[in-house]
Amino acid sequence: MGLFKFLKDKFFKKKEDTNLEENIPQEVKEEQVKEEKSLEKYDQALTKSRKNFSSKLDALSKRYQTVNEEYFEELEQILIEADCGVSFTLNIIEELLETSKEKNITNPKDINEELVDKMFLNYLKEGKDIQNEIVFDSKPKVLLVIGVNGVGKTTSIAKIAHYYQKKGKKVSLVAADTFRAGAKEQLTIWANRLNINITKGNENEDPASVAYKGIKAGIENNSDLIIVDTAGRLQNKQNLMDELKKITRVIKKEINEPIECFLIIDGTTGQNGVLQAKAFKEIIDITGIVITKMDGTSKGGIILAIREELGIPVRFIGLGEKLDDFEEFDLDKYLYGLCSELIKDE
Ligand SMILES: Nc1nc2c(ncn2[C@@H]2O[C@H](COP(=O)(O)OP(=O)(O)OP(=O)(O)O)[C@@H](O)[C@H]2O)c(=O)[nH]1
Ligand SMILES: [Mg+2]
Repeated sequence: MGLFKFLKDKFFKKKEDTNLEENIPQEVKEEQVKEEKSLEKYDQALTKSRKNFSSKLDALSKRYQTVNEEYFEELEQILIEADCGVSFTLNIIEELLETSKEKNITNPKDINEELVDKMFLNYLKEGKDIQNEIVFDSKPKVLLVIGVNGVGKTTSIAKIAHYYQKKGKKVSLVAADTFRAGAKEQLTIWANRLNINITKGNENEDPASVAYKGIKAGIENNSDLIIVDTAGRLQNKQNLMDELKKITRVIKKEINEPIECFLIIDGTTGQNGVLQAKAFKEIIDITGIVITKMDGTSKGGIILAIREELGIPVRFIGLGEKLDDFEEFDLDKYLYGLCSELIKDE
């Protein structure tokens, strides 16, 4: 069964079935409700992207009776405009051309099915065992959060803290952004709201020294997870590299275990986000990406571009400004959110 049909069965059939089955255990029902809510969030947040993507694809497939060279050119344009990235787009168009010849597919609707299948497979081919959740294999686990100015680092930290609090983990925060005035106050507001411990430095204090104090405090208060906020902007790349290296060194001295490092990317910045990721990848070992503001972008294809060009998994996504507008990245839900109009249309 192709992914297109799989998604249709998984998400549409489920909606019909939930009311019918009365004998399912409470935990399973709760899990189903949770899954449905999560799917709704994806669906809602990806509305703009869907309009920009599925609606255009739908219109395209209605304009062409059979596919031809112009059809594939237009399809290519739609993928580029959705910010799927040039490399991803060219690869997928080539694959689609091959498949359409091999299987003799001429109906644009069938091409749409193939397209969704290929989007899925291309995402997965980079790494089959994607583990989005943080694994608490050592205590405390340290998560370093990096990214350029204003992408949503601090908000995402609050969301991650809340996410793991709900899973029963003790979380503490470290405000190692001593560069921007007001940064620690912003994180403190979140820490107070979440009722969690925070370690702050003084203005212009060495971030690595704040990180050191924060890790010590987190170990002392028995935290499961310590999240370190960093400054987004330094005068130049060398400074940023030196600072991140120093912070990492200090953390590793205290915690003799691999640390998580999430790069935050603003989903509304399109290909610029991909460039940022490439620049950061050169200076630090990124273990995951969080894409924020997916609710505000029509360029939802950025997730596919990042995967294709960097091979780093998107671990979580931000779907709004509130604490709960945050979800573990799920490829099925994402593709459903991006393509559901095509799937419903079937
Ligand atoms: N709609 C929407 N807004 C978001 C999301 N994540 C963050 N924001 C908003 O983006 C703005 C910047 O967020 P911050 O968390 O302050 O960003 P930052 O990267 O910490 O910024 P600096 O510390 O200045 O580098 C805020 O207004 C947030 O509410 C999201 O997923 N959706
Ligand atoms: Mg910040």
